[in-house]
Amino acid sequence: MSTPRSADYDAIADRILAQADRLASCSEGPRDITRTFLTPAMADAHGLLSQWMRDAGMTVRCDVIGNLVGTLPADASCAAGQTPRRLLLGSHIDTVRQAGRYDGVLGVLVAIAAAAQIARTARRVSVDVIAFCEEEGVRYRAPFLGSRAIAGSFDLALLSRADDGGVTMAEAIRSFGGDPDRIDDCSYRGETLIGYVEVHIEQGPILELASEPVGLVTSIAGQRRASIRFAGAAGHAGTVPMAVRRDALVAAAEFVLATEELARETTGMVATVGTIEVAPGASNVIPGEARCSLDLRHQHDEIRDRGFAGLRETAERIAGERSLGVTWTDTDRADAVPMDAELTAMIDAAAGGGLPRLASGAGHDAMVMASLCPTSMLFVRCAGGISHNPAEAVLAGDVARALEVVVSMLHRVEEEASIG
Ligand code: HGY
Ligand code: MN
Ligand code: MN
Repeated sequence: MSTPRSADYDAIADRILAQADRLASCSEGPRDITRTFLTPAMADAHGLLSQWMRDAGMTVRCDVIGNLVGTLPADASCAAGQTPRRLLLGSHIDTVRQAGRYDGVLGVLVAIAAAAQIARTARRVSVDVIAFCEEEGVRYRAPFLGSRAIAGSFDLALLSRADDGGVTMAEAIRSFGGDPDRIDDCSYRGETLIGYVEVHIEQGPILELASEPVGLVTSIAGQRRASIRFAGAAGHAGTVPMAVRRDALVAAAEFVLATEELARETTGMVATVGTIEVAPGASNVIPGEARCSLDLRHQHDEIRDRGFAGLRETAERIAGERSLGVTWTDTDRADAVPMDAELTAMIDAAAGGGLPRLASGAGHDAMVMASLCPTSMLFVRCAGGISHNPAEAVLAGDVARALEVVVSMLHRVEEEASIG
């Protein structure tokens, strides 16, 4: 490790881990961590984070879609006569179901702690820490809602989409205190932005295998998602002969296996059917309907798109062979995104140089933010590469190193602003 670390960072890292523990209790259920878009659990998390942002010297606001934003404004005397430029830091605070405690949250907490380190110094640059309200796509089957609103690329058609309880996105935003008619107000387009930097657990094993605490991301793999509904005929489990059944779940099962086979045969591809719902849903009723999700990823968009189109044909073939109906709905698409080389090199230099580089197979708000401004990511090693799992774990020493890198970067940004 190139730079000697101040003992303070170790103490702050311990505090960050304790804060992540407290945020873990902001959950939709008492037994696990599930915190989806605009739920009371998210409001609880806002309560804690707002306080921590204020303690760090920031002013705090919630934008009209539900992103929590802490701002450390540029020092007035330094900024006289010029529009202060802004640096964005952050990550997301929504989770998957039965999540770990660091995916997303760690990046927000490190950003707040880093901002606190420069809060009492004169600043030419404003720093915003954004806790994005929705990245995983759980509640409305559409990811990146918070960052898309900030980047000015939010799809307004989503506002009428309903969650499993029939609550539309527009209603959810209103009940949280936001305003679905003013989503454009969230956008940072037109601001003088230096860039966006996101700290995130790696969610994979590369850093651990290389015995490296942190690393810089080169690019983020693209992903496509779909919802597939097989429609057959419900019937009596005891009387309908096997030869004449139109069992929707068996068709879905065949589709799941075909998906696995395609991804196993295609180097670099990963494909997941993560949800399946069966109706009517009783042990003595032949499934009349099965709806499943598909998540397909590859570092190369072309290969991913070819696989996606092929699976659609496969779903149609399976349905045809079994005399079923099939409806395929594309639910999301995000192309592969390279990180900004210059910003990444600046972070590396600020860190003392030589940080390892790695690609991200997971999606991040950084994919969306890259369309708004130069964007870079710092990954933190996580135990066994485990994520989207309650067993997610990080070392306090690695968090301290990430904090140190971000604080060094903030100082470097200031130095460059005072020269430029
Ligand atoms: O699904 C993803 O890649 C991310 O964890 N949201
Ligand atoms: Mn995640
Ligand atoms: Mn994440």
